[in-house]
Amino acid sequence: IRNLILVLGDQLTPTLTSLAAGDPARDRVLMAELHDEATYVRHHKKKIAFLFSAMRHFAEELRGAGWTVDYVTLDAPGNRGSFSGQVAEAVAEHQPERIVVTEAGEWRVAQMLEGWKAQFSVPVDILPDDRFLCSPADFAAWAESRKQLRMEYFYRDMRRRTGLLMDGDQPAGGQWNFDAENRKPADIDLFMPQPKTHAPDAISEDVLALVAARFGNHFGDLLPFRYAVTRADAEAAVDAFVTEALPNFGDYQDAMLTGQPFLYHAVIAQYLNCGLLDPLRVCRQVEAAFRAGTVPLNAAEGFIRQIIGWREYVRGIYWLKMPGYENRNHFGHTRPLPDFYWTAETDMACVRAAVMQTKELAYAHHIQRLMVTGNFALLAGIDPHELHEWYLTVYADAYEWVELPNTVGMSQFADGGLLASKPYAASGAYINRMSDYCGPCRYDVKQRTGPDACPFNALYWDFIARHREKIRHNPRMAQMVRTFEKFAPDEQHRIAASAATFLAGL
Ligand code: FAD
Ligand code: DLZ
Ligand code: SF4
Repeated sequence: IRNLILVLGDQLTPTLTSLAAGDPARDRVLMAELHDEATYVRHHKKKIAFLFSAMRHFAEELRGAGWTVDYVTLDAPGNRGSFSGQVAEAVAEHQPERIVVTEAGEWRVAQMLEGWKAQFSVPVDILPDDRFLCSPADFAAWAESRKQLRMEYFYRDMRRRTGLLMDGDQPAGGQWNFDAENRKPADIDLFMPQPKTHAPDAISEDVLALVAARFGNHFGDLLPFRYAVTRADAEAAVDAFVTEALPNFGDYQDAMLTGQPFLYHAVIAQYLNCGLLDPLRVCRQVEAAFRAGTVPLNAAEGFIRQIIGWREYVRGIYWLKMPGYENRNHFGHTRPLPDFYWTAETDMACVRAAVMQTKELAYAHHIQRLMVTGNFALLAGIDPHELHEWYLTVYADAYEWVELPNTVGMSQFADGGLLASKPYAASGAYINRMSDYCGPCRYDVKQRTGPDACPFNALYWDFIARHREKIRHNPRMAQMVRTFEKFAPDEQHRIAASAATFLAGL
């Protein structure tokens, strides 16, 4: 054969550069379910099942398009367990003229691919991944000219570059960002939309049995399994989102509600990140709904910003700062991750809800990740690297390039403010305003200290107190430091004592 084309698990895109450079008549595709990839962190069972099933369906799609695909299942005799092992075997067997692969999404794998250039006797072509708007080199050039990196300015460039929601050279509606309208708490609505679900087919049933047998001791519930695993079904999930939930996406983007894990979110990151969905196409569909008058501008803009703004921006930061970014720890936090991140056994109703649904669904929406589990970890001083491994493990959409900057940068401020302008630290009052968790909670959100007080309160002020020298110069935090310093010494002692007692019991 001519080219051996390796397709990685998050490259399930028919227009992938490695495939576009190939010829089904002369080249061979290799895909593999690998022990090393499923266990470098012990991924949630549902995440592994989702990806293996999506990979198997993609292999079928490629075969339908005329490709010869060597698909190595996890239980295939002789499965070598790693990308390198599997490629070495394929090279020995087929003696290709070249190995061709689209660049990897994460540093660890990218290093592996680079290493093959010396390891194998055939040339290795690593092609750019054009499924993103902004290449790592483009981002580096953008970043170089700035003293401070801020998503908002990057986002405006991406709007101009794509023409999304642009009227000529002006943003639609005369404003780039409508977030000020997007901070409403939600009420239970009997007609709350639910993401489209998909019953497992025979391929998924096989994968579910395999995952149950081989990864039964990993975190999370395997069943029920309702994710889409084909491009067509993932696109149907987007269609349903755009008609049913998107109109309210903006207004309730920051809301949290008991028993409503999805609210008005799209629940498509797992499809985007493995390549089943094309991000630009999804954004164009959302813009079309706005232009057709079925979706308000604050919703369409808010949604498109998440994808061409945040998603691209965090990837740019990842490649700009790796390696090393995974060990950033601005606040010097070292506390181990509490057990309740795995068991949900805590009296804090908000944390319990977020962890329970994470276990059941491999999903929590952004505000649960940022303002509940992330915020708690920040206030409690949890080791950011341990927390990073948790987020990478538990979510179906988690890949290091997107998870790490969100955790280390946005959520933990462990990069000292490279990615975000201020730490996302908040007391119980924020959670109370944006959710209905606090009413039935065993803790009292109105009390600052004492055994019945909401732990987020004393921990919040204790965080401000502990780190005041590091945050006092941040214009968005200075007010909080001054407020703390105006508390009577007694109150300051009660805060420290309450926080210490709670942390000692973790
Ligand atoms: P929606 O709320 O409906 O948003 C639409 C889409 O916008 C998402 O599908 C996603 O592709 C994109 N998006 C939204 N916010 C972000 C963001 N901050 N960064 C990148 N893309 C974004 N997202 C991941 O895709 N993978 C991760 O591993 C991941 N880890 C996170 C860890 C932490 C600590 C935090 C605070 C956020 C993380 N996010 C991650 C971002 C965000 O929470 C998820 O993208 C989102 O919850 C996915 O659900 P959804 O598809 O319903 O998104
Ligand atoms: C996340 C993951 C998992 C669980 N399993 C596989 C696998 O078996 N085979 C594979 O090709 N990729 C898998 N992946 C994705 C990779 O770990 C990695 O995230 C991507 O290749 C991006 O570098
Ligand atoms: Fe969470 Fe505090 Fe509200 Fe309980 S009272 S749900 S711990 S914010």
